[in-house]
Amino acid sequence: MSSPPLSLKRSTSWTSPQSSQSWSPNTLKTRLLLNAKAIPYTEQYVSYPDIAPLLTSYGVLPNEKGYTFTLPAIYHPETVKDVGPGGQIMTESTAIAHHLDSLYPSSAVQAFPEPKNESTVLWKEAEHHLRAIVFQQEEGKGYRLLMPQIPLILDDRGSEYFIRTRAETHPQHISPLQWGSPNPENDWSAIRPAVLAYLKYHESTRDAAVSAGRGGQGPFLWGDKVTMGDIYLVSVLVWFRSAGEEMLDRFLAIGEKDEPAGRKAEGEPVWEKSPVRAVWDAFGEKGWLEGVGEPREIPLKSA
Ligand SMILES: N[C@@H](CCC(=O)N[C@@H](CS)C(=O)NCC(=O)O)C(=O)O
Repeated sequence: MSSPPLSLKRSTSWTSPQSSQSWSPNTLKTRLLLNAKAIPYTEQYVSYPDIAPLLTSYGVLPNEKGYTFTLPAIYHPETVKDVGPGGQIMTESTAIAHHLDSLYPSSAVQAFPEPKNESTVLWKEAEHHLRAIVFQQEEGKGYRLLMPQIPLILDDRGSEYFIRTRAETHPQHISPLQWGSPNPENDWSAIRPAVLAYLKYHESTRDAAVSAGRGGQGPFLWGDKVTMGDIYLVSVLVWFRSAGEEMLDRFLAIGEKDEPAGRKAEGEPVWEKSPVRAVWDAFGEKGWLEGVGEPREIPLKSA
């Protein structure tokens, strides 16, 4: 391969430390997968208002749903010429994950391992559970804790864009800076049932996969085999960390035996160690959390 894949990521604040510059659960899916596969890559931070001009200059077509032009994107003309709309750039994190799996078939980590129909079902289930924690569209309440923090860690132009475009999507056009409840404890209580549901889902899926021989003993959804759902889980956890270390700590402690008193409700399941914390720790131990690409600048393509 003549050049490694380039993952284009949006810019974030110069005040953030390098390792947490990338906060978005979307772009992180690509970066974490590249790290887990140990694929060398370069990367570029792209501020929100620059995403559409950059992608359109390479002929990328608008998305049919969601935001019109989005990251992550990989620039790799050698391999996306027949699959990317402009022939040089591929967008959409799931498509990118499939593409990276097929480019590196012997990599120990496959986002969608065989049998692919089952790993695809697993991904859909995990995505659904995780979105139910954080995304407003899925009745997840985590956005109230997370979204107000994001403009504070973006670069100035990105922050202005983010506040304006997210306020446009709000029924009362309220700035995301004000999406949190006056008492954040209410938002933590609101996400708790969905987090506990995820913990139970993760644990039972993992145990069933290990019993069925899908993977060996391990913390991931398929035991010792990392898949796209684990990548997304950790992307969401990095999002919490970007909003504040204490937010991540509090999230990881949900359901644990030593969780501070007053947060648990009567009759809730209790874990010695959260199944989510076990995944977070495993990513950390493998060195996948902090890996970043070599900086590289892909200019706007001139007509
Ligand atoms: N389903 C898409 C979602 C991508 C997405 O929404 N990306 C956001 C970054 S968090 C984006 O680029 N937004 C551009 C905008 O808001 O204009 C994927 O996973 O690739």
